[in-house]
Amino acid sequence: MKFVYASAPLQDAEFVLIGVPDESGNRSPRTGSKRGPDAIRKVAYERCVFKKKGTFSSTPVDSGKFVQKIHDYGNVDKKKLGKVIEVLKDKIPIVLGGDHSITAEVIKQFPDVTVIYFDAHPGILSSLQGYYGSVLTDTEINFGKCIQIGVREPEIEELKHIKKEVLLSISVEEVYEKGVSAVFKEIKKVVQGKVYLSVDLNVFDPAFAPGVSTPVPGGLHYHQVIPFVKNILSEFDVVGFDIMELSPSYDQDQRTAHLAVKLLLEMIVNYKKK
Ligand SMILES: [Mn+2]
Repeated sequence: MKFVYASAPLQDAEFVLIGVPDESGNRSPRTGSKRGPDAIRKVAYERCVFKKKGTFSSTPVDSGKFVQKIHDYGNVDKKKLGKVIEVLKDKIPIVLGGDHSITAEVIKQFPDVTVIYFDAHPGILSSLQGYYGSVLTDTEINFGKCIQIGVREPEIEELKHIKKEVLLSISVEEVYEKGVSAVFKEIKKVVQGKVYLSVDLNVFDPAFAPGVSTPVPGGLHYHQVIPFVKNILSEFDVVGFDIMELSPSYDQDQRTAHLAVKLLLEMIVNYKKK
């Protein structure tokens, strides 16, 4: 099934949706993230059917406006992802995981970007490679160009990195205490040039997003993540974004998949070309 709003032919598309049904970097006993991309497409379809019946509409956009812009490339092999993104140079890739190690393959195609990274984990382990916890260390990215939001379960090795490097790591507590606007002002001071945005769904509290490989209690709320995402997409020159780690096996009433679709639509409609 294709993403229901993706009606644009490839050459006319501004956004290209790419599913990567791969969980080879997953080390959690909670598996199933390889089924994430198709679960997102299925729920997007169900939400659209609701809307057509006229009984419910939660999509805060004139869908007609962006229907023209999205192309669903389908699912691709993780090993081929870099090549696919390279070929789609003038498009905005939206990658759906799969486990978070897939993000490293995307970032490699955008070596000079600042990475804004929503995750319960820092993703900067260097003792392992090709792993969902070594996303940023698997790339050549300078830690000074990484901003992490929602981190609440770093490993000792990662804490050392955070202290040693100039990486801006924003905890959940900081978001709750200072509020999104104040934290976003701090982010703005750091960002230079183009931005890549990655969202691991485990940044949300497991109450809202139970269907992830590695849930961590004490996460962020919809009304914290979404305003951040809106600000990022409207203020910065975003070259691509992703939504990772949906594991339908652990979802409840498709709660996490609905959240992922809502997030995806908010990303698309709030993107502003620079
Ligand atoms: Mn992650």
